[in-house]
Amino acid sequence: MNSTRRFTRIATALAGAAVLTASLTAQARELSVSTVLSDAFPWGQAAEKWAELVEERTGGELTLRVYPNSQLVAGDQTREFSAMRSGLIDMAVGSTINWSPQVPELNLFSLPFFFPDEAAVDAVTQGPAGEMVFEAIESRGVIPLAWGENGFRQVSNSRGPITEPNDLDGLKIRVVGSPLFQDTFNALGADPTQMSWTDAQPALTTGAVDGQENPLSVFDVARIDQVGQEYLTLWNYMNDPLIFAVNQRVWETLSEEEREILRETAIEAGAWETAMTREEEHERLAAIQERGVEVVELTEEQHAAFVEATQGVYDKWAPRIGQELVDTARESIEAR
Ligand code: X2X
Repeated sequence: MNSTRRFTRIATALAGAAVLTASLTAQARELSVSTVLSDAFPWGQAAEKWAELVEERTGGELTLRVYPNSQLVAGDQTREFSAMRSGLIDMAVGSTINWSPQVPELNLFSLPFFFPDEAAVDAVTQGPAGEMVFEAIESRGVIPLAWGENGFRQVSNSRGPITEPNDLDGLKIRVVGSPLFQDTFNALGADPTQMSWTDAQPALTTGAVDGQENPLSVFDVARIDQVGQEYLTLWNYMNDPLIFAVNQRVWETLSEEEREILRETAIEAGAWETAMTREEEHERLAAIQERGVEVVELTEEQHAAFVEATQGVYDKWAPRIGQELVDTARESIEAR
């Protein structure tokens, strides 16, 4: 064999190997999905459901590998969106709260007492305001696909029942990522302190903070009552939707068919998880009460006092969120 022929053979073999490797990679592509909560919670189950459906419909060509507990951002959930935008994370099922430092429009969902009920949440996420929010996310390099739900957030503490703003006076409350929460709890006379979920649990255990706010599912699954949170007030002051999303460059490498599968499965997983979260609220509340937590349900009058005390937050935050978005959302809520 002369050297040219040998070279051609080797080259052909190498090219064949490269094609094979490429097709194997294409066949078994794995994408990372970040979540804050694990599959012990509906949130983590939403991501697992998504992964399951994608595996099924792509015949295993696309694998979503879920990384819970904010581990891809070393516990700092407010960095999840940036990490997804930069490509460090391929995808996420994330909270509007945690992404709001990078996407100010998402503060819409944190406006105190803006969403009176579940129908109001649906009217916004499934309507024109939801589209505006998705455009805002997309303009920042991330492709949003579907909505899920962490749930209406309720406040708990270790000191005593909260029935009026005065009861929050001086209470040290752990809050999440966005500065809007500082403003809401300051307006109520509390002493808010911002920290990640990872840091919140030890802070509650040691009594470094007196209280926290989270949906019933989180309170129940994480057994927040067992770290001294004996008083829980149902005030539905905000709802925290979840968003299924993909890094834009990753999205561009996918085929039309893969994109369609990712989108339709995200919508299905989100609808499934939202329905489950809502259905389970009653049993969760009963379980929490059975464990000895004193639950306060506000009268209309008591509720109104909290609404009034937090009105100033709107004046400051509506322009940052975008007045048009706030107005569009309000119209959808009124028309629900
Ligand atoms: O940190 C929280 O409170 C949690 C788990 O609810 C969110 O990630 C928004």
